[in-house]
Amino acid sequence: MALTDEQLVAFHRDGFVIVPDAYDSAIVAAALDAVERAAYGMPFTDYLQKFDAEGPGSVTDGFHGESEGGRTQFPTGDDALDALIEDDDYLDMFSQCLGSEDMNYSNAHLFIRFGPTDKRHAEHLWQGYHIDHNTNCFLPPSANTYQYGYVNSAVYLHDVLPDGAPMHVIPGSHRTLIDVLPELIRSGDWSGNSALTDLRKVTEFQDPVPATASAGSVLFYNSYLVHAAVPFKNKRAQRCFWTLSMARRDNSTWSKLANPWQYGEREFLTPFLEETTPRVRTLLGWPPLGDAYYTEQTVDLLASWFPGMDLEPYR
Ligand SMILES: O=C(O)CCC(=O)C(=O)O
Ligand SMILES: [Fe+2]
Repeated sequence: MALTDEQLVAFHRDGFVIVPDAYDSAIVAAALDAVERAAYGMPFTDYLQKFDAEGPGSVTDGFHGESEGGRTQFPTGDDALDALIEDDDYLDMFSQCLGSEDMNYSNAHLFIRFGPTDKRHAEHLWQGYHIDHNTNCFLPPSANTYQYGYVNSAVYLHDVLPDGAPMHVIPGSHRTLIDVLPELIRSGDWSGNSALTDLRKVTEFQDPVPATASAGSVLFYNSYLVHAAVPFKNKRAQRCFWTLSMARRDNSTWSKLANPWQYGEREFLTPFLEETTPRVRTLLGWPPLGDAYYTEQTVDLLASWFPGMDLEPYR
């Protein structure tokens, strides 16, 4: 499965595209179970009951890092989640969006919002619009959205309906932003290098649209795309995404998040590296298959560094 020409045109024009049925339903259902285990330490429906019975103080107010039942940063250690990055069709679509086969991992994590207690949104609908670019990059936006922007994506692990806090995105804002930024900065309406104080001030932008989609869909969006979180209208809903950000390798010195290399993170990355595919190892920075690094000597050494790794492809 690849993006059609129309989908790719839409991605460049709008700064985002939603691809339905990118993952099959059994894979997505298993991933959702795994997210719920990591986030709540139990199924969502049980966590709702706990909330009903014991009140807001009985549930967590954030799902970052270590959550109630597991780890929400990639790699989580749960194959039902970590294997989503190994899907070749998904990676092919990702590289179409980046305009390069040569991609570099920036960050991946579980994005979980629990409707009953969720506060991850601004007070008013004209507030909270921002770009995610600075999460993985220190550079301000460039007119060259391909080369210097990067791509974020979210795998929808259940249907996200209009009342289920769909992310709101502004079509085309990844291209328009650079023209309106100087004035926004001058007037004090751009804060922290990434957020608009008041959407109503930017008459050049189109109206925001909700990124609703069914389970198994994938959203790809440019890192310069202006978007915001909105509140749940249905407070009995949750919203669970598996997310991944990647940059073109020829821009990866300035677009990256190096957390998997930090000590403390390595204990999670090492077993994942051991089991994943050569393609994914290369996303994580390893020399590609066929690289001159892989000699009999180094492959033998890899065998002792990573005893469980299938090294045949490198020989
Ligand atoms: O939750 C959402 O819909 C968007 C959240 C968001 O934009 C962010 O955390 O950067
Ligand atoms: Fe964001």
